[in-house]
Amino acid sequence: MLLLAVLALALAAPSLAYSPDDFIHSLGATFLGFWGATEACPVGSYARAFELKVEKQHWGVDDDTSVNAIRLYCYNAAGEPTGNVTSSTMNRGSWTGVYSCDEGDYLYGYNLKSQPDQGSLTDDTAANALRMYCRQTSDYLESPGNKWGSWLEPSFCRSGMGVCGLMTLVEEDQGTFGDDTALNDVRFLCCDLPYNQEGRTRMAQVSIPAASSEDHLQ
Ligand SMILES: [Ca+2]
Ligand SMILES: [Ca+2]
Repeated sequence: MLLLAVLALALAAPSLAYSPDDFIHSLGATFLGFWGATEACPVGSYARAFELKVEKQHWGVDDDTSVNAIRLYCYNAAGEPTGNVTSSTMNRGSWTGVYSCDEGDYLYGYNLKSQPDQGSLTDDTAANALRMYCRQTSDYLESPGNKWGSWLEPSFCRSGMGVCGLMTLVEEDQGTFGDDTALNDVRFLCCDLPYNQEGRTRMAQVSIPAASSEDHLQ
C-alpha cells in the first residue's frame, strides 16, 4: 500500500508544476462534475489542432449530453506530430473531425458554447461546441457540435504563447434515469512558443549562445 501511495504521489507530482496563471479560462460555463488532471503536450510541442467527441441530438425523450470530450493534437517545432491529450472524458457520442491551424501555426485561444442550467425538470447538456483560435491568422476554427446554449467570452494565451494542454470539467455518469451533461467546462494550458511574438523568427536561431554557454558549464 505504501508503495502504491508513493507511486501515486510521484505520478501526481508533475501536475503541481502548473500554476493557475498558466491556464486560460472563460467564466460562465456550468460546473457539474470534477476537474480532471492536466494533460500537456510533450515538452517542446504545442496544440495545432483539436477535435470534439459529441453525442448528436436525440429526437424524443432521450437524455442529451452533447460534448463529451476535447482532444488536442500536439506538434513539435519541426512540424512532427507528438501525440494527443484529452484530460477527463465521458464515453457517449463519437469523434466529429479534426480542425487544424496551418502547418507551423498553433492554437492560442478558445471560446466555449455553453447551455446554462435548465433546472431539475429539463434536460441539460452543458458544453455544446468549441471555437479555437490560430496564433498567426487570429481567426477561429469552429467545431459546431449541437445547437443548445450560447457562446461565452473568448480567452487567449498571452503574447508569444500557445495552447499546450488542457484540463476538463466532466460530470460522471448519472445512471439510467439521471440527467447527464458530460463535459461542462475546460481550461487550456499555455506555454511559450519556440519563436518570437511576430511568430516568424524561430527563437532557436537566436538562443544558440545561451546553449553553448551551458555547454561550458558542463
Ligand atoms: Ca436538468
Ligand atoms: Ca442531459
